[in-house]
Amino acid sequence: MIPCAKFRGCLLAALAGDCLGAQFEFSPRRSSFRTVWLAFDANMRERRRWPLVYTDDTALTRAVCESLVDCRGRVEPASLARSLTDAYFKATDRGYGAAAGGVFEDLRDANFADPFGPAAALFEGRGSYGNGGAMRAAPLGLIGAAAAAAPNAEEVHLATRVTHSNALALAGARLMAAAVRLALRFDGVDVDRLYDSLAAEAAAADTACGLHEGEASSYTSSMRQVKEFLGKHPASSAVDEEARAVAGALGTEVTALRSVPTAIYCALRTLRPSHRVHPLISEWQPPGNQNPSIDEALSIEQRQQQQRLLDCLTFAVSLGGDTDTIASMAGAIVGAALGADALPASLMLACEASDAVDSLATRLHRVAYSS
Ligand code: F2R
Ligand code: MG
Ligand code: MG
Ligand code: MG
Repeated sequence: MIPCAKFRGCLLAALAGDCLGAQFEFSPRRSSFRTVWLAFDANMRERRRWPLVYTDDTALTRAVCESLVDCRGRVEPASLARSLTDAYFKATDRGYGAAAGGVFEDLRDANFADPFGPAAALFEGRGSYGNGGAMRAAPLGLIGAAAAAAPNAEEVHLATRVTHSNALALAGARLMAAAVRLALRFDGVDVDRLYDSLAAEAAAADTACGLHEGEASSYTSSMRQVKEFLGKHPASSAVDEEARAVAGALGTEVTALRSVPTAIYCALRTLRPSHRVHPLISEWQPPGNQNPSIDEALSIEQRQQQQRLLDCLTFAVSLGGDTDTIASMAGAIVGAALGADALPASLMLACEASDAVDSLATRLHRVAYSS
């Protein structure tokens, strides 16, 4: 059985990436690693900035979890459509993509009679290739890891098609769910093996969605670029050059193709045993004055895991562009691998609704292993 702490780590790190990254989403200029880190450090120290609000990424991830829990771990499109739509109308100002609101209005107006219809009609019938399906796919990877209740790739497609019918969005969500599922079983050492499994998932997703390997617009070719970057091991002092090169090659856009492989790179880079966290973070002391009983009583291993996660989120946000979504997806993967111990208490105190997300993760875990 996958420990509940890994489900919690995944969803809490996704929340943290969203809340931290939202402050930088589509800033006119990319921020350096140092600038991003200083902002995060202040976020964790200064109560007056709390809570960091979450955006559509978390609102819809919570909605996917709720629907999975209600449907005993299965994807039921009408239930999911209702859950996503309810989340949208609860707070329409959480930074949704331009096409999303219209889909939710149409779903509600038709009383969820055709859960796929409104999304299929978008963009003159081509459907959205935005990353809105991938950004909420982590719970599908979690439930998929539990053998008894595993939704197959078809079910990830069903869950995505409620808002995104384009092949690029479907394949991206499928790859993101697979990344979480595989990260849950990561042995802490063999990142090459994790990469190979992900490259195979990318190839399968491309084939299933009719994307062709030789073309630039395929996850297979993006994953090949991920491998090239993983082979480079630049020094910490060159982190901003690394970020610029990764952002340029893999992308930081609102499209699934130009964000999911980017998030995967951010996660795998951090999970390499040889990875050295940036000195700014390895020298960091968690703020002790807010909750000393929790943050100061850490083992060395916990401290290192927290530094790893913070290093990942800081790097992801320093890429610029769609920072909330890329950091949230990268966080979900690393959090699934490391578990809830990787989340500093001061960060959880700073993020909106961390208690609610935590208990939802526990409920999802219960459902995943209850049949
Ligand atoms: N929307 C945001 N942030 C504001 C981004 C503004 C920025 N200036 C920019 O757009 O570059 N964040 C949230 O949205 C993302 C998830 O988006 P989702 O749910 O996929 O939305 P949507 O509207 O379906 O797709 C996003 C945009 O992609 C373009 N697009 C998609 N499919 C297209 C197609 N077939 N043809 C042409 N264009 C297509 C459109 O511009 C869509 O609006 C996350 O970042 C989340 O945080
Ligand atoms: Mg967002
Ligand atoms: Mg519309
Ligand atoms: Mg975003």
